[in-house]
Amino acid sequence: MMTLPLQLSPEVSAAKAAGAPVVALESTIITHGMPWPQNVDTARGVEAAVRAAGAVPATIAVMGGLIHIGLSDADLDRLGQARDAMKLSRADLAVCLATGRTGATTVAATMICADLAGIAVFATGGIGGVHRGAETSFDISADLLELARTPVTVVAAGAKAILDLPKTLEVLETHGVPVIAFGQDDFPAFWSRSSGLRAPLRLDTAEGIAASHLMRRRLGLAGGQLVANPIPHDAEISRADITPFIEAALAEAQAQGITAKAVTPFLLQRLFEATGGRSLTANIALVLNNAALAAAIAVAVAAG
Ligand code: PSU
Ligand code: MN
Repeated sequence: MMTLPLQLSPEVSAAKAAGAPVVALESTIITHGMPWPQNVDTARGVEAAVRAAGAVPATIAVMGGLIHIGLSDADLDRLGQARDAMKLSRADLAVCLATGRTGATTVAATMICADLAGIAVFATGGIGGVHRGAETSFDISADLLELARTPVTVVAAGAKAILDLPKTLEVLETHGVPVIAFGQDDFPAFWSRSSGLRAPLRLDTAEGIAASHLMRRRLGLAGGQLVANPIPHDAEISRADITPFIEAALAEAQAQGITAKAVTPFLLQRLFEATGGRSLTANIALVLNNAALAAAIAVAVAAG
């Protein structure tokens, strides 16, 4: 039998052996989603939030021909300052591994790696989705299709508000992905608690989300769940406040001809500059909040 190119950290390996709860964490948010040094500080804070809620964090990245499940402090530092890290989705994972390059995993690639390592729950900031203008650009994130095929529960603050959220929800529905708002009826919009759209499903407890994860497993259903966890009240940027900045950033992206993988990192960086750092402060708060909920779900999945 071929062995998988997986390198579990000692902590993750021990947790797996004991059947203890583990939460997967992505690394594109580190390399392409936030500036240094806030990216590394946030990654450490997210790991601490997972531990505080009773689970073991497993930050995932590709280095030296191996998928690392759980990074050392030195690896995290190096990744946080790397300028040449690939942004890995499903399409890129094997090339990165086979060539020995360094790569950061998006939601899609992190789901694949988590599943290979037997990790059921994953926390991020916001998933990729259908971009505005997708009717001409065809830019639809591979994150949506991964949610349709890989059985990992993903906790995010909805999809990023730079996207076309109604179309994103439609694609998720078409592909049979449960979109579960946590503790409210509305689908959250990353920096804001509400998108003005109702989420298809709502659950109010981590145990309920774990039970539906386990029920999908019993049914043999392919694909994961998207848990849409609203940003905490005190960290929220209202939709009215963030909308003009989003419009301006989108116009700049178009004027500069930014396409494909570069779009999301460009927009996040422009928003960071235009809001004087407020968008990043909110992003950090929502990721920490998602990490805590994901850990509670992982604890309940491990108990079930
Ligand atoms: N959440 C954040 N910041 C990010 C991301 C998520 O708070 O940068 C990343 C994830 O890795 C997600 C990616 O998969 O953004 C979406 O990229 P794209 O739109 O190119 O599919
Ligand atoms: Mn895209």
